[in-house]
Amino acid sequence: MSAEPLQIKHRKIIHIDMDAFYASVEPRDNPEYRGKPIAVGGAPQGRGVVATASYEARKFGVRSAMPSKKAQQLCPEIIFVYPRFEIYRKVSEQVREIFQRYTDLIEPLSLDEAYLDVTEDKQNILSAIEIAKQIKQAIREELELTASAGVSINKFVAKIASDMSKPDGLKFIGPSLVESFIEQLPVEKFYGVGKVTAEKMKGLNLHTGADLKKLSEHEMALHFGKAGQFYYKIVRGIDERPVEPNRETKSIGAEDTFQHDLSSIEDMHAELDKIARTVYSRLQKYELKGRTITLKIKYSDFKQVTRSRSFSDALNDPDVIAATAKELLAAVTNSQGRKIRLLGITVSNFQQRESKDEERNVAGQLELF
Ligand code: DCP
Ligand code: MG
Repeated sequence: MSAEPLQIKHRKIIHIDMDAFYASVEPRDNPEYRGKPIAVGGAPQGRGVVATASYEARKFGVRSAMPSKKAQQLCPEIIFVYPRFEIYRKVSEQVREIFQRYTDLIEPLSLDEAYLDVTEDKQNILSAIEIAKQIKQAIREELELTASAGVSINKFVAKIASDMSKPDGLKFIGPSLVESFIEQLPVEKFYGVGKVTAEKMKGLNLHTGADLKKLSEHEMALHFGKAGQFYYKIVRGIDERPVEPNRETKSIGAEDTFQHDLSSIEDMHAELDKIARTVYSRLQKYELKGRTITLKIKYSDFKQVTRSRSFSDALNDPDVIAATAKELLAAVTNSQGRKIRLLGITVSNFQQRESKDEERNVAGQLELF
């Protein structure tokens, strides 16, 4: 008698991300922008930054979070368009309504991207690829916009697949291909691995998922902390994070474990400046502003401390975030002379952004740039 092969029931996860979101809504509503290089964001006079750019502008190297001035240097004919958050929010809701035709297990990550769990779908279509196709078609026909989709058995692979399929693509990574897909993946494509970590990995001769797989769980944790433990599982195709419909972003942060422990205050300040800019860029993407800054310090002996400061108003300036983190660092008296292996900054206590007044505030902030 032969044993039945073990049947593993895989989840069906779709990640959907709108293409050049703000910069696609604008030409849709204003035909004069179509086919042109545009940047949505602050004006190039002063300190304006690009929220996003059309694909025509991206050919010149224009990118999100770039100073608008630089965007203009790269692409002199670029058109700057002032953002209309209210419209983007409405489109985001319309996209959500399309998702809801298929499942209620929807986890939005920002206005333009979400995970969907369609292991069971409302219409009993059963095929996640077919559902992704229908969603893309509905977005095109009903909203005149394009989105890219990644379909796989977990969040990590679905997200990377949608990114790789851009623009207007659909990429499916089936269960039997998940591990080899991750093995061939360059480390910089790993979600959550920023430039600094990627460089550190390369310094350790770790260039792909397959290279990471050679490290033990302990080694991964040693080099990359908590993220290392996460990637240890990821490279084995294991990502059990559920799609969480009611997940609310409570904090946004960034941290870095250094290749060599830091001992000079100048180096620590330089790192905090970098981390603050990363945090600020993430806050912008999620349209969030918070009142509380938390600094995390891990010393070379792995002892860890956190210190927080709250303000009466929400912060919206990377320099203030960095300055606060530096003050918190200075206030940790027992840090004198101790080497630091990790620094992190988190912003929390987000300001509600429901009301129209808030929206005007955001627009007002942009105007100041
Ligand atoms: N955004 C922002 N600031 C950033 C990044 C993004 O304001 N630093 C805004 C503008 C984008 C939207 O969030 O249109 C969605 O972000 P994405 O990263 O998904 O970028 P796009 O949708 O613009 O382009 P892509 O086609 O690469 O997804
Ligand atoms: Mg997008």
